[in-house]
Amino acid sequence: MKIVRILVVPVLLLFIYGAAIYFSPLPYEIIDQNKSNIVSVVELIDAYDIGKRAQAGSHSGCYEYYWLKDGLPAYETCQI
Ligand SMILES: [Ca+2]
Repeated sequence: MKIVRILVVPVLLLFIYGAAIYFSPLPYEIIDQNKSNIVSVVELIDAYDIGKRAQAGSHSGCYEYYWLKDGLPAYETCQI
């Protein structure tokens, strides 16, 4: 059953990769920054290199996620 042992690591990595995408606060289409439909390792690392700030004024109750690398807004979400 050597093949099973060989498959354990890639399957485990794939599972961790999928979980990291799933548990990111950003939606898939935002994580996939170049819209290639594939989340690269760099895109996945970027997905966790984000900050969260509350929106003021008419957008109160909303939060904005922004890229820490440049401070630009990435995604906005509002509590219902
Ligand atoms: Ca991509």
